[in-house]
Amino acid sequence: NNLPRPNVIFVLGGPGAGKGTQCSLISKKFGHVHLSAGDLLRKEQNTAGSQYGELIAEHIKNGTIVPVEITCKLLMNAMLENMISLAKVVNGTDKPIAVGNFLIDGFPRNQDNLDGWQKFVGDKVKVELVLVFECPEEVYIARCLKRGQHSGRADDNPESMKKRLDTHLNQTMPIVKYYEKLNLVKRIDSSRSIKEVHEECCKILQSLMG
Ligand code: UP5
Ligand code: MG
Repeated sequence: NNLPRPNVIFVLGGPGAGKGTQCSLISKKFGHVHLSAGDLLRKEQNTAGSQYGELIAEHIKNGTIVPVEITCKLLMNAMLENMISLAKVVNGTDKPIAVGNFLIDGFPRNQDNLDGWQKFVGDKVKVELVLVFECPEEVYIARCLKRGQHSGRADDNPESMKKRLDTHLNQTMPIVKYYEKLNLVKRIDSSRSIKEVHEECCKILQSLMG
């Protein structure tokens, strides 16, 4: 069929780079649907009876990456739910409408994620941009440890932080390089204030959306 494909913006960056903060501001201003892979995994982990609870908990604590079958399924379900609620509003049916602008926060983080995405989703959506938020390492650490005082997140502690940084550098940055070759990447210095970073995001999105 020739329905328009959903548009996807991947949002990457080290732990505490500000992905969630900036996605929520973008979503308010431009209407994108914000899906955080990490939030979806934490929610699945806390779902009673989930067969993946322990596996997810272990990966999050160790800063390693959950197998793509799990993450991709959660992301695809969330995208579909969204298209169905849109369909209900627009034409009163449950038949998904294949339009929408999605911000996918914190995915794809390694080669397994990228391969799985190509296999399960592939050309059904259009990846139009990859936003990459970057800070010096000490900023990542300071933000996450500060948040750790009240977040209750199992990975906002010094040991997990080291592993998250290592995974980011060795597994996620190669994915950024892959998308750079496709000319899809915009890198943003996110060590500045939330407002300054947001303003740069707005410029990028305005030029993308024309
Ligand atoms: N803050 C934000 N912006 C600021 C600014 N400009 N100035 C000062 N402070 C700023 O922000 C982090 C903290 O910094 C907050 O307190 C905020 O107020 C402040 P946030 O917006 O939450 O940053 P974010 O980049 O979203 O940080 P997050 O900790 O969520 O990043 P991670 O990438 O580490 O976490 P995520 O939830 O994406 O993943 C967690 C784990 O899940 C992974 O390590 C992995 O084990 C697993 N995972 C997978 O396996 N697969 C996936 O696809 C996704 C996750
Ligand atoms: Mg986040």
